[in-house]
Order: sequence, then structure tokens, then C-alpha cells
Amino acid sequence: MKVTLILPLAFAAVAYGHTIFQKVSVNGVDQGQLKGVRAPSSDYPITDVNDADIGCNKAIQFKDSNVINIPAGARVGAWWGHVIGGAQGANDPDNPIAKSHKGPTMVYLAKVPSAATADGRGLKWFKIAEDGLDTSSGTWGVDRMINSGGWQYFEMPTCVAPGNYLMRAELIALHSAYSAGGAQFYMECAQINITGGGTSTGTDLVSFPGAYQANHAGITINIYENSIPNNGGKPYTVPGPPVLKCPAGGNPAPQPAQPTTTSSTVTQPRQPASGAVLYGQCGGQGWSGPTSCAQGTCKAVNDWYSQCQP
Ligand SMILES: [Cu+2]
Repeated sequence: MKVTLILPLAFAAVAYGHTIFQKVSVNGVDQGQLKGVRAPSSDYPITDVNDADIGCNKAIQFKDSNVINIPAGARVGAWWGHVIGGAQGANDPDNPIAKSHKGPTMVYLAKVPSAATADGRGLKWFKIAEDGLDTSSGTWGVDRMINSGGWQYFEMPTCVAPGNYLMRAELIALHSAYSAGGAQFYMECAQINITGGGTSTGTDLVSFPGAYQANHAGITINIYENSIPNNGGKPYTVPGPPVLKCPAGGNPAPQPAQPTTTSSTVTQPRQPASGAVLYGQCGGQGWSGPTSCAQGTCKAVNDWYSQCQP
């Protein structure tokens, strides 16, 4: 880009408060800054849904050969920071991201032969988590990430098959999304190896680019009503495919011998009745899952998140 004449503007843009996903935690254990995560040094968003690199971002500067082990069912965190390292200077109000950047957070997986070497383009992805708008409180997935100190928490589904995956954490900032092309897509990919688990390598597979259309109601949208960014109290539709649903208990339990009629599709409750797993979510605003713990004690971390802790 020719920047000679617009340099003052370019400096001003630094204050826009963009963000980068740059580390992972597994069951509360921080895996280390930029360990197993592919990140650019730029915190700028992608704004074209058809960008060839909307899968795992572009101009990757930080990449290592680490592959992060994640047990199926684990509580996983993706950590976002304003710039590489987190804050930009002392008391950075735009770390982990500017508060204006309301929108959803999401996580996708793509099965790959080798997470350390897989190309981020040309993969088939499935969604494992999303956090949109809580209409009762007017808070967004991005708000919950900010309130958790930059951590976007989710559960690794219990039914995902073991093996290597790229894990794509994403957030969409909707503050300027009232006209087409105004939504800001932030994403990076982590190199992971799932252990335990079940047999699922995903449903409702999508490509990046391809998964999103610029005119989707969750991408071109005016989230303000009377300058309040709560979508007028109306439900918000997170873009992309539905989130993978595991059968109850996650790992398909051995079934008693049955007649070989397997054609019916059974809708299962999404959580076992026995309570959340250790380090799993057991409460918080907007939470509809288990409120007891199969292991440990349910403790409130903040208004939005209670966790089963040992
Ligand atoms: Cu920004």
C-alpha cells in the first residue's frame, strides 16, 4: 500500500483497537504465548468474506511446530490481545479489543493429517462453539471475552474423534457492519491434537472462503438502536453452520445388542444428566447447560461463567 500521504491517518488507525488470537489454555493451563498458534504481527481485520485467507489469516509471522494436546471435553480458552503480547502500552483501553467492537465469537475445527504442517487454505471446517448476543442483557460474545481478560472459553466437544486439527478461533466486530463490507473478521488458527473423544470429524462442513455471505443478516446488520449496541433487543443470528451437537455422554457408549434397524435419527439432549465435567461450565448468565458437577464443585468465576473446580 502507498502510504506517503496518508501516514497520519495510518498512525491514527493504531488506536482503532483491533485484536489477535495468540495463545491457548487447556483446562486452565496456559499453553504459552504463541505456542502452537499461527499469528500475523498485524492486528487488522479481514473485511472481505471472499478473502482467500479468511480461514487462517495472512502474512503469518509467528508459527512454530508445537501441537497442543486437548482432551475431548476439556475447557479450552483462546486468548485475544490488542497487539502481539496483549496491551499496547500501559493502561491500554483497547486491550484485548476496543469495547466498541461488539459481535459474536466462534470456534471451528478442520481435520488435518498434520497440524504442524497443514495449509490453512482449502480445508473443510465444522463449528464447535459460538457465542452471540444475550438479548436479555444486551451483551455479546466479545463482551464476555473482554470480561474474561481476553479469554474466549468453550468446551471441546466430547464426541470429536482423536487426531490432529487446525482450530480456528474467530470474532466478528459489528460496530460498522450497517453497510455491506463493514463487518470486521478476526481469526487465527491453532495447531491441536485431540485425545480421547469419540468418532465425529464434524457435520455441516464449510469452506473458508465460502462459509459467509456479505449480505447475511448476521454480517450486514445495524446493531444500534438509539445508539445502544444491543440489536434493539432482537435475537442475533450468528453466521456460519450450526454448532456440532454430540449425543448425550459425548463418547458413544457401547450399546446393548439391538436389532439392526438403524435408520431412525434420535435427537439427544446435549448434556448428560450427571453434571458438567471437571473444568466444565456449570452456570452463568445465559447458560442453559448443567448446573451441577459430575466432578468437583461449581464455583462462580464471573457473572457469565461458573466452573467445576477440584
Ligand atoms: Cu478494530
